[in-house]
Amino acid sequence: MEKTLIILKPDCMEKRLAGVVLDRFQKAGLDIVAAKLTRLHDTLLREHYAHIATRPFFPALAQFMGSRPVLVAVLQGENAIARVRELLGPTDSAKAPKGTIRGDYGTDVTVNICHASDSPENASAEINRFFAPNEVFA
Ligand code: IDP
Ligand code: MG
Repeated sequence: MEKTLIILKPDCMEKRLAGVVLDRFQKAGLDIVAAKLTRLHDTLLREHYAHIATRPFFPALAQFMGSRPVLVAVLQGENAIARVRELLGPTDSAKAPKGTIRGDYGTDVTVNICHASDSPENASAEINRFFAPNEVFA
């Protein structure tokens, strides 16, 4: 059993698609083992997006990600990290196939509905960034 962290981004929340997106994950057999609504501020975004914090698009990304409260959750299941990213589709919503979450609901390369961890190391770091151990019901 693997765990992964997802963030339902501001566009997902604004479009009231949280239920639809969580339903996709649940129908794929993944369990929600932690969840909360939170607003992402600069310090946390700089940490969460450290791998792209020096890229020219980072200020626009940080402004978007902090624009309204987001739903952060931990999903658990077999191969959860890869499965969730498969269900999401590629980063650029315009290139994501129909039938994937980003392909069906995303807007572009920045505004793309949902974050998901990309490796076991990052999943573990991201889960610890957002949740205390007693908030994860794994
Ligand atoms: P991922 O979300 O598919 O893992 P990352 O490369 O980790 O993609 O980038 C994190 C987030 O930064 C993306 O989901 C997207 O919102 C934004 N982003 C990534 N690349 C670009 C870009 O080239 N232009 C604008 N925004 C980008
Ligand atoms: Mg990523």
